[in-house]
Parts: sequence; structure tokens; C-alpha cells
Amino acid sequence: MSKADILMTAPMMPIVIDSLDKAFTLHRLWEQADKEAFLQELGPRIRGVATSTLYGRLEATLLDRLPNAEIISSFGVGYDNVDAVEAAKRGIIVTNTPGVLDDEVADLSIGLLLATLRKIPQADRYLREGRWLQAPFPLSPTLRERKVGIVGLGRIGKAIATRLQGFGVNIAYHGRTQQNDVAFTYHPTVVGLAEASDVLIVITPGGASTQHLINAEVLKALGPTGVLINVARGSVVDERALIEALQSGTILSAGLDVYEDEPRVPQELIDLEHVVLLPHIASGSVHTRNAMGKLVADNLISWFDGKGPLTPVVETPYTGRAV
Ligand code: NAP
Ligand code: 8YV
Repeated sequence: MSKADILMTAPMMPIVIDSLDKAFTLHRLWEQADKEAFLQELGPRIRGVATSTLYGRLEATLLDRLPNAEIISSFGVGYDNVDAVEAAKRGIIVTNTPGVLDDEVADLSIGLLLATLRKIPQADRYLREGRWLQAPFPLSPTLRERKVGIVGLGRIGKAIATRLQGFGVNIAYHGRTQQNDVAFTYHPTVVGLAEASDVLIVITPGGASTQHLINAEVLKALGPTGVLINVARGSVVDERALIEALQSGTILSAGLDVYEDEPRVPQELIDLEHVVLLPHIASGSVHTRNAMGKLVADNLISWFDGKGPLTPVVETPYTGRAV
């Protein structure tokens, strides 16, 4: 039996490329000198797509060129890079990489929280600049006695909460729905959660439903001793409002892993000595990125083995149909 033709939109990790090369006929879109001619000729043969949140949006115009696509396997648990509603209309399954990165992202979120509160990067810079020789590093804010609000108590939010319980802090959360099986206090509005918290950790999906969920009103409610940690998507926070809140002292500080226009970070944020800025690394260990890459490949392999997708997104549920 001939192998299925798979399109990879941009270079992915060796573990993905090697697995797909073995199982399928893999086409590398980025290597095509004339992409239009390539899509014209081979587009109708493509049955599966491998893509990544790293490479921008997979536009419907590309799907127009792939009339026989059955499945899009996307690298990352967030899949705001793929229009899953449009894919559903076309009968295309979309898969993501949930679960395998929860612990890594939760670990990093706690690291970012502590780094922001205790000024760990600033203290490192202080020592390297020889300033300890002149005076001790100034005392920092603390996690002690803080109330932590989690915006998005999903898989990763829960892994963050589990870790926070070890720190003895009070935990509450906001989401669209109250969860009956968790002991933390629920706030039906994000402003309400911000008012009741000294730290907000944001770990929702991106996309239209969370666009600028964290706005000027929420930051005002968080208040002058408040700290914002964003490990979700840059789009969830109104970056202009955040810069204004940090510059004016409306909130105390922020620790950010994600930005509205990655990899571009506003100079105003870079100029703020009291914020901690990471280059979207929450899942970025070799171990976890390999696990995510394996799941990208395994979703395609399972689908073309006729066993269905392993991790379809909610917009494109598997209904038993298979190749
Ligand atoms: P998940 O299990 O689906 O959890 C998402 C949570 O967000 C749910 O509790 C959901 O609760 C809540 N939520 C969804 N839409 C919301 C809205 N409009 N308003 C308020 N809450 C909302 O997802 P996950 O696996 O934990 O991943 C969460 C997200 O983290 C990903 O989608 C991705 O964007 C981000 N992420 C970032 C990194 C990084 O490298 N920085 C790494 C991994 C993931 P309700 O349904 O009750 O609203
Ligand atoms: C990755 C992420 O950094 O899973 C997600 O949603 O944002 C991260 O794990 C990203 O997917 C890299 O492509």
C-alpha cells in the first residue's frame, strides 16, 4: 500500500521529521522554491499536515490548496495557530499535544513567580556587575502570605495549584465554569479574582474568547502590591495596559513568558528593571519538547493506521470515522 502524503509547513524537531519520514511520504513546504507550483501539483495528494504554534497561523487559504486533507497535527497544547472551526467545517480533524507538558510548564510557572517576587535575575545581574562588593542586594517582595489567583484552572492550572499548595499560600481561580471537584474558591469574574488576589497566574488558551481578558480594569483590581504572571498567550493580556500599569505603579510587577507579537517584545517592557521576561520557554526542555514532538507524529500514525486521532481538539471530535 502506498504511503500517505504529509505536508510539513516549517521545520520541526528531528523526532517529528524522522518519524514522519519513516511512516509517510513527507513533503517539506519550506524547502520548495516555488510553493505555489508545489501546492498546485501536489496539494490534492496531501492527506495530513504537521504544523506548530511556533510558525504562525495555518491560514484557510492553505487549506483551500489541500482539498483532500484529513488531519492537521499541531505541535503545542494551545492551537490558536489553527482555525479549528474552519477545519471542522471541512471535515478535517485537528490534534494538539495536551498533557505531556503539564508538569514542565507548571514547574516553569512557579520558577517565574519566584524569580519575579524575589528578583532572582536582578540579583544575578547585581553580583555579576560587582555591585555586591559595594552593598548587599536590596530586600525583595515575598510569596509569603500572598493570595494566588489562577486564571484558567485546566490541566496546567491544576498542576500549578498542586505545586502552590506546597508553598502554603491561599489559592483561588477563575474560569467560565465552576468546578465542583476542586477545593479552591471560585470567582465568576476575573475582576473579582483579581480583587481577591495578590498574584494572578494566567494559563488559559489564547484566541478570541480570551483576547485581552486581562485588561486595565483587572490590573487596577489586582492593585499596587499585585504581581501578574502570564504563561498563557500574549493575546490574553492587553500589553499596552500592562505597560501602563507597570510604569505607573498600578501593579507591582510582572513575570512574562508570552507576548502579543512574538518574538518582538516592546522596548517599554525591556526597559522595566522590575519585570522578568522569558522568551516563551515554559515547555522548552529537551525532554518535554521531545514528548510533544512524539505526540505530533503519533497522532498522524494512529490516524493513518485507521485507529483514529489520539488527541483531537474539542472543535473536531472523533466520531469513529477513520481512514
Ligand atoms: P486546558 O486544560 O484546556 O485548560 C484551559 C483552562 O482555561 C480551563 O480551565 C478553562 O476553563 C479556562 N478557560 C478557557 N477559556 C476561558 C475563558 N474565555 N475565560 C476564562 N477561562 C477560560 O488547557 P491547558 O492544557 O491547561 O493549557 C492552557 C493553555 O496554556 C494553552 O492553551 C496554551 O495557550 C498555554 N500554554 C502556554 C505554554 C507556554 O509555553 N507558555 C505552554 C503550554 C500551554 P473553562 O472552560 O471553565 O473556562
Ligand atoms: C510551546 C506552547 O512553546 O504548548 C503550547 O501551547 O505554547 C508551548 O508548549 C509551543 O507550542 C512551541 O511551539
